[in-house]
Amino acid sequence: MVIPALAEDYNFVDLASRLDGLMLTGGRANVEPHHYNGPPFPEDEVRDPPRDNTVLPLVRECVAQGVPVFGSCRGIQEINVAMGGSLHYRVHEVDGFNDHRMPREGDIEHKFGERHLVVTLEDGLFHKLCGAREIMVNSLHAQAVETVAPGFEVECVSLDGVTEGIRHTSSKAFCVGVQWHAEWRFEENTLSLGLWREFGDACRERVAARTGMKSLSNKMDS
Ligand SMILES: [Mn+2]
Repeated sequence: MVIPALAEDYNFVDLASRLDGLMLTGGRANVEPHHYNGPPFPEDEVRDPPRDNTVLPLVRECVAQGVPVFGSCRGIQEINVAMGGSLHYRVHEVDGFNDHRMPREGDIEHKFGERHLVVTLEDGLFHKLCGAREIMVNSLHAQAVETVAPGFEVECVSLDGVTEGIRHTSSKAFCVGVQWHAEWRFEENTLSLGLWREFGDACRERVAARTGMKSLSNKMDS
């Protein structure tokens, strides 16, 4: 189901208890800095307080209840902030980092095309899933993880040192964020495809735990 951004109307404990997985998509608006004690945005920054106020408590509640969480682009930023980390406002304005933003010109294939390499943590989950220490990803963003939330491990970084993938290692449930658009052409990227499979397996395990429908917990072949 699609969860509308209606923050104040939700009982997050009840909502999370009905979910078997939570996928956080990208989005134009940036996570507001008061959620991580960052410097205020300029007046003209695009923001979405209802989404912030829906997603941040929902992520915390899903993690607490063992509901698998997978975030792409803005999703990694939401996971990181929800769990106590902070963000760079514009990574291209920070010394030593490249410009990771989407190109303004061209069609969607060009805009969402693979942009830069990431280096995976040796023997980490991402390394295991793609079988490589370096892989290209379609990473398009201005905000980025600054301080990684407690309990998370950095699974991959760009060559200029931006955190591009994080995984919650302090709980059993799957909770992963990636800075790129893992939903775009995922079948052509071994890492994105592997992460979707892991997320799917985790969701089926959650179904089994929540309902006792054990047949759904069997891992799929593809
Ligand atoms: Mn990037």
